[in-house]
Formats: sequence, C-alpha cells, structure tokens
Amino acid sequence: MRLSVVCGSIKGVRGAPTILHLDMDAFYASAEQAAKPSLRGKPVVVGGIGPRGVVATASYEARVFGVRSAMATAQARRLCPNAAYLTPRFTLYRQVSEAVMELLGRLSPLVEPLSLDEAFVDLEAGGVEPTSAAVRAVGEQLRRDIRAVTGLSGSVGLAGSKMLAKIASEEAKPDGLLLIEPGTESGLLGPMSARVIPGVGPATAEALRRAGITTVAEIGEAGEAELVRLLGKAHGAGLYSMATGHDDRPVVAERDAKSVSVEDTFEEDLTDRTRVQLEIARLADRCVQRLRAAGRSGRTVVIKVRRYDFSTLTRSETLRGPTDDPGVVREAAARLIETVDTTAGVRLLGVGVTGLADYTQEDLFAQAANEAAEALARTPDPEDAAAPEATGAEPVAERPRRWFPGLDVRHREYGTGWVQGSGVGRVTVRFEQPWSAPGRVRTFAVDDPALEPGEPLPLVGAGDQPPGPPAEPSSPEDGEAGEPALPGPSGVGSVSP
Ligand code: DCP
Ligand code: MG
Repeated sequence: MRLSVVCGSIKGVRGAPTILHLDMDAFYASAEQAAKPSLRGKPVVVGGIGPRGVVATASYEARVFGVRSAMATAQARRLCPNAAYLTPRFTLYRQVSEAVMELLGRLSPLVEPLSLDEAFVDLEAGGVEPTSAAVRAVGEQLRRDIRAVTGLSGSVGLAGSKMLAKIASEEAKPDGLLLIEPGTESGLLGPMSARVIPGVGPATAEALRRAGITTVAEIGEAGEAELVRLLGKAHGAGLYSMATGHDDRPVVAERDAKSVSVEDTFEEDLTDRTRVQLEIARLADRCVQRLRAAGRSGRTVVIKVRRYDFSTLTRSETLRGPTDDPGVVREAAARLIETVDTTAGVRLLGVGVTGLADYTQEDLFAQAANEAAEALARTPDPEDAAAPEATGAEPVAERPRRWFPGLDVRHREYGTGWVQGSGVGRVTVRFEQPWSAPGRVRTFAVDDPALEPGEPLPLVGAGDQPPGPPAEPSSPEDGEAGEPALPGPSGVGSVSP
C-alpha cells in the first residue's frame, strides 16, 4: 500500500475519534511550579541533583535553553545555570496522578495508564456518542476538570487509533487538544517526521535517513521489503505497519494487563558497561512506579535489548512470588543484563514485569523496607540522585538529616516552606505555599531544632486554611525569586545571606 497525502482514512483505524490520549504538560516541573509560587514562569529542572544526576523533566521555560529529559544534570546546568534544580517529590506526583486517573475512570471502564502522567481512554467503551463533536466536548471538559482538581494542565489527543491519539496529544502540547478527524489521518501523518512513529528512536531515524527516508509517507512508499532489509524482520515489518496506519491495538485496562514495561531509546548507542547498568536500574525503578501506581505486582522480570544492528532480544527471570519491590526488580534486571553482550553498542533498553497479580505477598521485612523507601524518597542520598526515580529499599534510620533542594520543610515559627539550597552548615528555606504569594527566604543552621522535614501540601483546595502562618509577600530585598540559591554541581547548595 502506498500512503499518499490524498488517500483518506486507513485500515485499522476506527471510524470515529473515540480513543483519547492524555499527557500532562511538563508534569513534575509543573507540579513544582504549582507548589512553589516563586518558581512560576521560571525555568525549573527536576531530577537527580548529584554529580551523576539525570534530568527527569524541565519546565517549558527551561526547555527554551535546550534542557531535556534524560540529559545529564551537569549538562543542563551549563545550558541553563539560572534554573531551579529540584529533587523529585514522588509522593506529590503520585497523588496528582491518582486524581487524574480518577477523572479518566469516570469517562470509561477502559483506561490504560502508560505512566504517572499519561493514559489512553476508550471513550466508545464509556458510552460516549461516537461523533467528533461529542468526543471533543468530553476532551475539553476533561481538561477543565484536570485543571480544577489538580491545578495543572494536560494535553489531549483524540483519534481513531492509539498511535494517532498519542501523536495528536503531542501536537496539541502544551495545554491543548487536537482531534484527528477520520479521513484526514494519512494527510496529517504523511509529512511528519518518521520520529513520530512509535519505535523510531534516534538510531532508527538515522538508519532510515541514510536510506533517504525522513517522513512517515516515505516509510509507506519504501515498502515493507525495503524496511525489513534496513531494520530486520520484526522491527521493519512493525514499523511499516504502524506508518501505514495499521494500528488496531485495543485500549487495555490496567487490571487486565498482563505486563507493565518501560523502555528508552538513546540518542547515541551506549557502549559503556556502567552506563548500561545505570540505565537498566533507572528503567527498573520507572517500571516499578507504574506497577505500584496500578496496585499490581508481578513474578517475571523481563529485559529488552536492541543492539546497534537492530537485533532485539529479551531475557527473563521468574521470581518465587510476585513483587512490587524496586530493589528486587532492580537486582533481577541487573542479573539479566549481565547475560547480554552489549560491547558493540545498545540503541534501546527496556525493563518489564509480567505475570501480574493484584496483590503482593510481602513479608514483614519487605513492608518495613517499603516504609523506609518512602522516607528515603523524602531525603535521598546524593549518590542515589543519579537515578532520580530510585525509591531505594534500605532502612534510613541512622542517616544524618540532609536538606535537598525542593523538599518540604516546616519551621516551628515560620510555618511551611521548601529547601532552596544548603551547604556549609546552612540551609536556605523559602516560606511559601501553593496558595500564597511568592514567599520570603530565610537561612538556618542545618541542625536548627525548629526545622523539620514536611509533607507535600495539596496544590489546590486548601487555600482557606493554610497550615502555617501566612506567607510574607516577597519584597524587592529578597532579590531571589528568579534566582534561587541553587546547589552547585556537587549537589551542595550555596547559601544566600
Ligand atoms: N520522566 C523521567 N525520565 C524521563 C522521562 C520522563 O523521569 N526520561 C518523568 C518526568 C516527567 C514525567 O515522567 O515529568 C512525564 O514524562 P513526559 O515524557 O510526559 O514529559 P513531561 O510531562 O515532563 O513533558 P511533556 O509536556 O513533554 O509531556
Ligand atoms: Mg507529560
């Protein structure tokens, strides 16, 4: 089949745009800006703040400087030295995610979360009238509801297949909605970069480019045989089929899913063994986050490796019982990657958990470890910061208190705020709340007994009864609203007077 700009609707696509894809905008960074009034409209980078740290995400203001997810934080600091560099607060992101998923659950019994901030919804299964006008109205209402409930914006794509719905939400970003009218799919898709097709990472795109293929239409025109020759049988055939719109993958509710997996394609092939191991650990943590968000656990850990020549292999290990413990999944994935020769280069890595059950047979030790992990998430070690999503699993009772930028604190006298920076025995705190005006900065000794770790405050709905004393309005003398005292590359912050 040739895909041309004039041909109409394509096979494997519904006749009405009843598949909805939602993706929150700059999720972690937007949540931080909503929580911290002094950072609104400013560049914010969330991720590992230690020397080996990696960016989880950047606010749109920081993206202007070229900062991107998965970039080394050290590089981000060079590109955008004035951004606020913050440690992730997963408790908050999980709370927001649950609220969003709850709203999606009202639309349809078929909701398929892909990560904390992203999901497919089958509106047809939810009884929405299968017309463009009706689904558009549902999408617009959803965006309003999300804003009202969470204070954040999400972008919505509506189309007749999962692939198209996801492309639509990406095109709609930030803070938009795009509906792909049935019949216009191939016209819209054809001129787009081949990169929009799922499975086309930087290396595949480069291989295609060398063969003169840069757009989706050109993938279709090249034909299946040529793609198989270029990329191997499975990858080539899969890509051809996606690019020609053959995507009838159903929306699968998480409770019916047989597996949860995450994968990353790299800008350049990874050859360094340590880096491969680090990426596998990171993917294992992300996979467990999704598993936990769905309240599931699984017995079999799977890794996926696509090598420089596009050969793709998987390895799996079945555990004695189901788990949702990040440490257990990380260790199994680490054992599995040891069995794969990656010396010639790796383009893609993935970690998944299959054999899902609805409950975990955790023993008491695992329970305790989970509680410790929650505590650790609030006071992460800078060495762990290289894996921003690591929740860790070791008990933390004896650790000295550490004040990482972005974390919540409470002061006996000044109320609630967040750590702006710390170093040389001092910690700088900005006292402000999601509902307050930008607050004032104060500096304390790190062991000040009046200062203790706090909990994330709700982003909306608590404006009537702020838990601390009212924030003082920021004064010009602060001079810091745009330039918070930021940690240096070592993860230790400078201190403002
Ligand atoms: N994330 C991460 N590491 C990555 C990619 C993402 O930790 N390599 C986290 C941080 C993001 C969140 O997952 O905020 C959602 O990922 P998205 O890809 O949806 O990115 P954003 O929501 O940040 O931005 P966008 O507006 O482009 O969706
Ligand atoms: Mg997002």
